[in-house]
Amino acid sequence: MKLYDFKMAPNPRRVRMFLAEKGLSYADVGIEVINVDIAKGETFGREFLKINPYGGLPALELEDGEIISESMAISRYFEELYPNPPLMGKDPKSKALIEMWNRRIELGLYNSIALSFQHGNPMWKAVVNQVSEFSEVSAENSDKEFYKLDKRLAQTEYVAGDEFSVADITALCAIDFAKVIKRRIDEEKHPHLARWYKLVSARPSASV
Ligand SMILES: N[C@@H](CCC(=O)N[C@@H](CS)C(=O)NCC(=O)O)C(=O)O
Repeated sequence: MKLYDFKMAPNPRRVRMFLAEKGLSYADVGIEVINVDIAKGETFGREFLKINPYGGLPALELEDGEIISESMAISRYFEELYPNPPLMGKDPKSKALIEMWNRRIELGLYNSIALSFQHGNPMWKAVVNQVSEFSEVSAENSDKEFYKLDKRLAQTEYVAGDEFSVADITALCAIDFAKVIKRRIDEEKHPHLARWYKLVSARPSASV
């Protein structure tokens, strides 16, 4: 298998963390890593667009040539192949709740950060019709998402409940990515988020 990856990007990191949480190395899974440099525009190059016409990382090329892109789809594939420890729930209720939280984080927190970055950073000028006001509004929306997540984490240890799950991976990767729009956790404004952040950042998978 080939994993198309870029070390500095948040979505490929989600898959690396997911595998690390399963205790799997690339050798265990039979993965060859292919680096695609987003900063050099390689995701828009003809070669990579043959792999993923949507231009996004990560992408996983299977032995039969099939390509799976979308970090959650790739994570799902590995969850099915290697069910333990479960990161996407164990029963109908926990599966649904993890999915719900993962989608909330992805559609709310992650998207507001990504949109602010894409509309505000010169790196994206060639590929996005940038609207600087939209970048600001999206950054403000990400502030609201930080508050919402702080409220949630006042009630539970991890994002989706008592156990670590893929929703924590998505949230950690989104929050670390927020550096690009100069948004960080503030211990006074977001005490519960700060508590959770220390907990999940200390996991070995957070450093892959
Ligand atoms: N929803 C996709 C997002 C993929 C995505 O936007 N990846 C970013 C890196 S974090 C990327 O490759 N951007 C470059 C591009 O869009 O060409 C996923 O979860 O995998």
